[in-house]
Amino acid sequence: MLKLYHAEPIANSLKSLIPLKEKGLEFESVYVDLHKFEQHSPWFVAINPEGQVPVLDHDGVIVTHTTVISEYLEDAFPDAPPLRPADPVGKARMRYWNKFVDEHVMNYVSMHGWHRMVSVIARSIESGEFDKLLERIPLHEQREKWRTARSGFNDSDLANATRKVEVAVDKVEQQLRLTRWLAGDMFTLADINFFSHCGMMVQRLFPDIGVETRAPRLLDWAQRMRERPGVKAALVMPDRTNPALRTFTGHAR
Ligand SMILES: N[C@@H](CCC(=O)N[C@@H](CS)C(=O)NCC(=O)O)C(=O)O
Repeated sequence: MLKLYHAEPIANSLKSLIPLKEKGLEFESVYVDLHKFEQHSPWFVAINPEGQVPVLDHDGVIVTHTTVISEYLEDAFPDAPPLRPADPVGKARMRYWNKFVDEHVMNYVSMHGWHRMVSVIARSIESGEFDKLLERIPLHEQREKWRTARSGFNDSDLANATRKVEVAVDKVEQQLRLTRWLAGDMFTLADINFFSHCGMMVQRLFPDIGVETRAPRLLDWAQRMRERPGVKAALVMPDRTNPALRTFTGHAR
């Protein structure tokens, strides 16, 4: 039996929900409420000591980290519709894009999301209570990110993050001039990765970079993504984000 512990259908949680839906795999959905810091609570840290979502549980085997989860599903369910090319070249291209998104896109988009959304949550907590919540965060980097969310990200880091997103948008646009999907003619885990972390919300989160004029192919690709039944099904998973904050993430369906 498959179980996915996840939050709202955006970023890392969406990145694991889409493959499950696209592959038509039955799974139990366990919602972890990030607004209530449930990811750092003892019951969840007992499942994932890093205190982050999503987490896949396959018959009691715990798999963490989205890119690993995605490839695990490809290997564990070879009869389900593939989201990874069968040939070595296709696989290498898909993995190249996954590595690019994981290393050069995810954290930079995330910084802006945290700056506009998580900061509001972090500042709404009384300082003594906030310090107690920080103590429970297992990963040093995440503890620092929460601390910074409360005090404020600095302008040069935010500007650098925007620059990284611009580079990524141009790079994806360039690729889509050559191929229909990021890794070639096949829709793959690489498309799911870029869509979940950037493609679905880039216009709303970064209105100043002018995606409409600089990346029309990216917009067409994002629309093709949204029309896929598996993507649609993932995007309508429960969203308990405060609607006032949701506007910032572009987390609209
Ligand atoms: N490298 C991890 C990153 C997971 C991650 O950053 N998850 C976020 C949600 S998008 C999270 O749990 N954030 C809450 C927190 O760290 O407190 C992966 O690919 O799964």
